[in-house]
Amino acid sequence: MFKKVFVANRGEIALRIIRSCKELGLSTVIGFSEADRDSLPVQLADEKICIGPAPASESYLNIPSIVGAIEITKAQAVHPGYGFLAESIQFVEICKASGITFIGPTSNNIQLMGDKALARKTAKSYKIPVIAGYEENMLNDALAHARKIGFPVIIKASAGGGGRGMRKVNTIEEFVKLWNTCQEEAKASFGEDALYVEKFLERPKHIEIQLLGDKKGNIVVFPERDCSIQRRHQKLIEESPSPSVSAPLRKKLYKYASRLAKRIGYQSAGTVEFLADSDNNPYFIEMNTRIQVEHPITELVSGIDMVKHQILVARGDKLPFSQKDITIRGHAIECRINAEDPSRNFMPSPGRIKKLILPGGPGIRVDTHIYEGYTIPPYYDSLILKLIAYGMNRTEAIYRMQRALEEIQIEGVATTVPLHKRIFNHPVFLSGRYSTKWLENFLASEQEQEKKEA
Ligand code: MV4
Repeated sequence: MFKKVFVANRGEIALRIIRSCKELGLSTVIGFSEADRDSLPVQLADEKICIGPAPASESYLNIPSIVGAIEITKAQAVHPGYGFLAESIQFVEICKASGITFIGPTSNNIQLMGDKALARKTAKSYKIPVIAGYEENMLNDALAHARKIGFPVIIKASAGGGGRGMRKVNTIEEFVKLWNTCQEEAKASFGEDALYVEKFLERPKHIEIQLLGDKKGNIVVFPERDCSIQRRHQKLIEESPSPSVSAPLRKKLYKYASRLAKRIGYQSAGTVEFLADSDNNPYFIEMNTRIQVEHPITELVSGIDMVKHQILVARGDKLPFSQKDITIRGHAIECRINAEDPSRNFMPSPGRIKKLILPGGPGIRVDTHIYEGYTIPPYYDSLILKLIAYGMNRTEAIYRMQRALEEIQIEGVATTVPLHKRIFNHPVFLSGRYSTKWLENFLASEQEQEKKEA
């Protein structure tokens, strides 16, 4: 049984992990880069150890340095958070060989789901619906299948993520050229160039199901999140439950997500992603084998601490609740506040926080590592704060979020707060009838408006 947990991450998620460890009576060590010496998780962990210079490749991604730091500090387990080493098969295997408990899934779980073409094939073999497509990495056959399925299609990188190595193909003529583009992009981004093809869905909704699995084969699935409000594959707003998911659709999503997790013997926190077409038919697209940024909204609607139970199942505990204990209580929405300037094409805006007033009151949760006087380093992700509103229904959650967005004051750096305010005043967002296309269209129409006025 482990008593000391190494936190192999930074920012708000490092703090989030420390908080659950404290509640469980576990002591914490944080491995930090030279750029994060003054950060809040470094101040709040029981112990701290420097794992290298600012660039992530030399610190948060540096496996020998992190494993060395775990051994020096005698931590018995490691929580990877999200990003960095959270889905590194190599890191999981080195931890195992070194007798360190990895608080996450098995390397086999990651292998199976990390390859998106293989994940699709696997889901299909369990009779989980997938979009019409073709998984083999063979240009000629892929083109033949694309003709059969009908254009437009989408080419995706098997190792993909974040929209890289992915292209919509409108006509047969451009297929070969875009296949090569994707291949090059995939090779450069992931070191692997395997591709697969799907029919392109117009205006899909992005719906995901978070789940927890223990080492005894139990799987519990949670109310869905709608993550359709994205820009360039970066989520800006997530909500749970989804305004476009009916009870019968939810039942299907639960069934497919738990079937997939059970059949692959999934252990830990994970998320099964679906796209829903305009008729709200769900299709499996991929699985994330980690705790995600947006886990708090699921915590608020289910009343279950995801990080705490992720740690407990890693220790070997049986999940202390079952599917019948999971109900939807109320509605939660998260705004991701980034240190970016929406008026300058979302350029990162690192720097010193000169003033910080945090919102609070009924139904407001703030997950952040920033404080007044803190300097946001330029080396990492620009997420600085997650503003989460909870209410008995969607209307109340929205009112609370609008109030919290008025209360919050962050001075010294540009943030996405003004954009969130505009979204929370837009009739399409308020109606809940938005798809993955909506935000980009909204931003484009705002730009048009500005041009006209100039
Ligand atoms: C698609 C699609 C349309 N058709 N697949 C983007 C991220 C990756 N996880 C899956 N993505 C998409 N896959 C088919 N067959 C459109 C997208 C997509 C998207 C999906 C979810 C949220 C935002 C998106 C923005 C653009 C494209």
